[in-house]
Amino acid sequence: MRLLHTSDWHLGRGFHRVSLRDAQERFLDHLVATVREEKVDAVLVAGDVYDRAVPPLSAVELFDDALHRLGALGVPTVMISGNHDSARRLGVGAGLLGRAGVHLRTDPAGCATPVLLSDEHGEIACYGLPYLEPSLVRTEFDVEQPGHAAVLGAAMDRVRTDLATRPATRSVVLAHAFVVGGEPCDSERDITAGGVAAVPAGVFDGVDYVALGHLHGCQTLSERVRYSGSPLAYSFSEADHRKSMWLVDLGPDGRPHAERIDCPVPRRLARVRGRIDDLLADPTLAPLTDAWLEVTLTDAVRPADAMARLAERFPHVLNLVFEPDADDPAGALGYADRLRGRDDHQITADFVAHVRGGRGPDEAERALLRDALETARVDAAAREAAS
Ligand SMILES: [Mn+2]
Repeated sequence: MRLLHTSDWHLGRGFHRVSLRDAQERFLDHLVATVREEKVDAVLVAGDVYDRAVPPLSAVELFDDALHRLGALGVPTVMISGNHDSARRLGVGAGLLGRAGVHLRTDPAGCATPVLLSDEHGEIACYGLPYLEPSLVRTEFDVEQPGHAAVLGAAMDRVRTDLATRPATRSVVLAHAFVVGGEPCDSERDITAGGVAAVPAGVFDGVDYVALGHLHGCQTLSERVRYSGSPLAYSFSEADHRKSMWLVDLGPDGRPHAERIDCPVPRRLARVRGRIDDLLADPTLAPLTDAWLEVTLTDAVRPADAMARLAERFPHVLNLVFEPDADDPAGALGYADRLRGRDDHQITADFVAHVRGGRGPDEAERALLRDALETARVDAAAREAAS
């Protein structure tokens, strides 16, 4: 059984001021061509199909096109919702689409109902676990403890119970989660719940292959637990990523053998750092005139018209960061620069320190801040789920 594992398409997402619509369309062309050329038996899409709950029309059109093309291939597809998707919206028409061979799994209650695939060695039960927001699905899974590990563990218990009723059946799970050992980057949305974002890989024990989504870098946690990563870079922190999909051959005994298939690169990413006059003059930077560029300027004083001047030499410069080589760099930094790379908890903790003359929050205050952030995040998710 040959599987093609991908995730985190984020249809509708741009890259700074550049639209990625054409790049996303080229990726879908590449996906369809790979299914044909590599004689793929099933496609697995592990969540974050869209970039946001209510995607722009151009993204909906791309998705519609993808559904038609996947359906026309005659190859079954199993697709789950991620934390960026609205499960309810993505799941519209799931029953009908299933008849066309595109199996959308967006309802937590259906996680132990597998899509059954088969080859000459027998059946493969393929379980799609949609992204499980702990506080919204605790009742469904009857768990008391907060956090991702408890709800994902309960969902996997159901999967193992179902699997136990299917002798000699190989198994695949799709999940959208932050698994311990995974390497995050800047373009994933934080899913910290109860102060913990990551779940141990052990929750997936007992299945032959786990197709993960959420982290945007392609990575191998073990032979049988992998992230495909996103097909395109969605932040400059991914400048060194090699974007790909996993082509997984599931053997007769359920042992997976995975091969990496690279995705098309619309334009390479690069990051440079230095004073503006040096960057504009440095001959070794000539190859970067073609790249999407992030420039970190170290001039002591913010240069006037920096973006326009840089764009004359580097037409694809997209992002400017100021990190002056000065005695008091913090004083010269802009608001966005000061927030860069820091999570909500760090930002609120620093705010407390700022307004109290340098005294940061103590343990109890930190817990309060965490609770408030968690409540805000869950409220937003609940409003989305109810709307
Ligand atoms: Mn994602």
